[in-house]
Amino acid sequence: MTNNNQKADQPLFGRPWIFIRGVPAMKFLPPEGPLEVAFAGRSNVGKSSLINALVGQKALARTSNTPGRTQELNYFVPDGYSGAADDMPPMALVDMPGYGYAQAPKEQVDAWTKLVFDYLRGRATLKRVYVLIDSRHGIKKNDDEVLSLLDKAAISYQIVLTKTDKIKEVGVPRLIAETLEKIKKHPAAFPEVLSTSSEKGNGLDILRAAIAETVGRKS
Ligand SMILES: Nc1nc2c(ncn2[C@@H]2O[C@H](COP(=O)(O)OP(=O)(O)OP(=O)(O)O)[C@@H](O)[C@H]2O)c(=O)[nH]1
Ligand SMILES: [Mg+2]
Repeated sequence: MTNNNQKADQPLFGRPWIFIRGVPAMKFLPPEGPLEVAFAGRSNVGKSSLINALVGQKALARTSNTPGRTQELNYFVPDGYSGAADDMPPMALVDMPGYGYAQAPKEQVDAWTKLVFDYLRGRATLKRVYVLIDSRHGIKKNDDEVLSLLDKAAISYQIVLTKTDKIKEVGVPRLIAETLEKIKKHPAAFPEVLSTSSEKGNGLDILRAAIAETVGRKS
């Protein structure tokens, strides 16, 4: 049996992760426990795909070509912890519903948006938010609203460009520079922009290391 010290030494990634809970509304949130790192972004930006790529499990989070796939706050943790007070997972990754999807029924969109905003504003154990931006589209108005909300809530966040395999490689540094310029006015934004492709694996090691560092672990 592994004791708790041995467990604390284990790397976060390269081991199985499991789904533990889907939260359709704030009142169903688990009691505050392990630190949470959340993935936010417009519908279809690639949040669930990025979580799968980070943990190396194709079908941990459900993905889809159709926007509006993820409809709850989905909690994932490394496997092998009982969840008892002395055997808590070191952290949870939280996959979020997307914002900005206009095609779904209005009540549904309103409910998702409210859940996303309420969670980002009011979760004490939320340690870091990765705000995903599609490389082809850049920061849109509703992304900017989310960034401002995170500034107000004083939650540290970092921009992650997604789907870089869909743009020309030479365009990536320029896009990073443009994005940095746009986030200058956001005080809580980490002054470094990451670029990733879940499809090709680009940028994943750096993101894994960043996540591990936020919770004081090895990646
Ligand atoms: N080419 C490419 N496609 C990607 C990449 N990441 C995600 N996709 C595709 O983009 C689509 C949306 O991916 P999801 O991961 O479901 O996006 P999401 O942000 O979780 O979407 P919602 O849950 O609906 O908000 C899927 O068809 C993915 O296969 C990537 O790095 N490269
Ligand atoms: Mg999703």
